[in-house]
Amino acid sequence: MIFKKSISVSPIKTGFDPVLFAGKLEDGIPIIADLGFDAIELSIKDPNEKIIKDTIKTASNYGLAISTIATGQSYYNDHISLSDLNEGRRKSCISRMAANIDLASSLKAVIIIGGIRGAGYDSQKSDLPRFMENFKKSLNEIIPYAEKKNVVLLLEPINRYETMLINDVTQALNLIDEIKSENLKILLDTYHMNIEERSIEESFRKAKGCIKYIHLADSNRLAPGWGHINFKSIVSTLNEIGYEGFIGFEILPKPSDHEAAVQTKDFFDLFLRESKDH
Ligand code: LER
Ligand code: MN
Repeated sequence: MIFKKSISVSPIKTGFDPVLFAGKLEDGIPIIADLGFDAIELSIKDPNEKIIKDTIKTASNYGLAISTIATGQSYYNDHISLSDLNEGRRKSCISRMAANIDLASSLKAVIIIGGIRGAGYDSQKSDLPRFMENFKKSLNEIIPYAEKKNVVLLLEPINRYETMLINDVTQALNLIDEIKSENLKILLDTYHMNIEERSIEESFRKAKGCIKYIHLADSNRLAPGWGHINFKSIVSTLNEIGYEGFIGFEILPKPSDHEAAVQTKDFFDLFLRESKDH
């Protein structure tokens, strides 16, 4: 099996925690390239900011592709979301997504619909149906543009402590079924799955064919190997379902950005050795 490896980073400091080298990516890119990663996942706020162009150029100088555009900072930093009940903020989030699609199209990257959908509640928790309705409305507004630009959007189930909108694989697959677009697929993140799924392996099997990207992180969101998820079993499930493509590592910068990146690389080498033995 051929996996390419990517790691989540942010050019700017952000309230979104599991990214490496946030605000110091110029220092991080050479380290990531040196460790043998193929690509970076760019966690961004506004794709039109100059720092994004500069980062992409530096990454390319070091031979790193951009595998993925992660969009949650629009919500975590700028407080606009795809489910926003305020029409002005929802529309400005749609415009942000259109710009993300333009960027992803030029980079041949995929786009994550994770935190950008919002938490699904504000002061009261009773408005979930309205947030969900708005989220679906927004998806239906952006998907035709993604289709036109040939960009794949990835719906990521996120654990209940971060959002009330789509927590598990079954909910995500149902929504994907309902929307019916070849450009809407699923991203599975082992950190969220560890909280929400009855069995991580069974859920990978259930989503087989629809999975276009994977986030690996351990149970505590540290680099794989520093928590208690059974990655050996996950590797053999990925082999079994024939997953090919990127493995992205979305981990906390702990104990430091550098140590987390090195642990990820050491883990991945083991991961590849194990998958060759199977
Ligand atoms: C993003 O990939 C993610 O995993 C979420 O925790 C973001 O809200
Ligand atoms: Mn994730």
